[in-house]
Amino acid sequence: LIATSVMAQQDVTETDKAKEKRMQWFKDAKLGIFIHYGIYAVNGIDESWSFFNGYINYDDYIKQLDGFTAAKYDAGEWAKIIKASGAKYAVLTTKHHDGVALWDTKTEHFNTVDDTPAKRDIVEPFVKALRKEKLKVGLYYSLIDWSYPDYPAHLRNENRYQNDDERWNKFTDFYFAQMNELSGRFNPDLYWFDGDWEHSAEEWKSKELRELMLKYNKNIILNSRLQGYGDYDTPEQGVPIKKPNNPYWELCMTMNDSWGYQHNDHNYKSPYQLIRIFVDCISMGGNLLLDIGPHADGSIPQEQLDILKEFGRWTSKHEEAIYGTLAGIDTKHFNGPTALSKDGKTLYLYIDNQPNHPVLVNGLDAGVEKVRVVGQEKELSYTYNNKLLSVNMDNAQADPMVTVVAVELKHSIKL
Ligand code: FHN
Repeated sequence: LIATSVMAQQDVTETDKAKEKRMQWFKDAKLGIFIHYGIYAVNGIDESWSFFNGYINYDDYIKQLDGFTAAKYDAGEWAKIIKASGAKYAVLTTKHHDGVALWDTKTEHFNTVDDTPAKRDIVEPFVKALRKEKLKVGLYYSLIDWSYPDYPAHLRNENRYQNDDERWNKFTDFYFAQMNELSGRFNPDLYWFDGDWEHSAEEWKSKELRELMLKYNKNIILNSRLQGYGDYDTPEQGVPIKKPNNPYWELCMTMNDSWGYQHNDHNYKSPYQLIRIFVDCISMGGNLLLDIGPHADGSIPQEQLDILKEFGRWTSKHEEAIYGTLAGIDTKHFNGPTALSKDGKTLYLYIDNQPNHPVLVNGLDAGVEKVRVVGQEKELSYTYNNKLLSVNMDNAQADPMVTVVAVELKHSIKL
């Protein structure tokens, strides 16, 4: 009997094995960088929501088109910074809910080539630069388009409509045309859809969209915001309290309180807080998609660069305990986050406060070969009796963020 996973409401069946293969790079990647770049950075205000919520009127919001220069936008530089952080993929907002496309769309709608002083396609160099650095390419696309005249939640209220199939079909034709452009021109590895809450799967034509995306790229990965037709879950702004049921998931999170660049938001989480959150994702088998919001000119704010740099230091030191790992053991065995190597023969313990007492793992019946600190030569001494491992930390050099202890086991742990 071949196991099959049938996605909710989806006709396309795919064996679990085939899905595993398609999802493998994503599952192993652990860290991605989210980039919210758009005209909202000109005034440094909320992307799209600032006019939706009435903090600024629509006309003033859209005037930001005139200030979008992308004068310092250097995709090669972005890709290098992303690579150095330890991320394996990045996801760029090709179009947020405001409807402004960052590529040279031939559809009739706002875009950075025809409607801004930048006069540039932002997506094309981004895709090229990522590929040059061997990073996977993710494109964010908002289903919602609060500027498109045939989209029913148009902000100029007089244009709102209900139950008008003709206009709705005009809109879905337009958005399918944009998706054809993105896939045809850039053939990304992953799509990150957003804004599905305003309509049903049927209205969005999610099934047809999925089929279309698969025609361009049979290995395409789609996030779950497609009303049941996606591959992986996308919790937002908080580590799930328990391991999600879907083995494929990714937490997306801002460094401060904003997705896009906001001039008055300096409320950054510390590198320690963010790395600790990253570790929680790893320990539950998920990824972290850490967000940055470049200035309108394309430069990345210093606070964000500093955080990415610290990620780079920590990820390069702890590579073996990050990439390709599996979710760890239950916290009743070890009081903190853990992960397992793919063969189940190394257990990684993430220790975020160097204790002045031994580190304990209880109920461990896999036998112990050796215990060491990741990124440090020396082995650690330990005792192992009656399934209780007790590691002496005296010789462990603490990492300023999170120290990782590797326990090499005699037998593999299979969870
Ligand atoms: O409304 C958006 C928001 O601006 C941002 O893009 C986030 C990123 O996950 N997604 C939406 C809310 O879920």
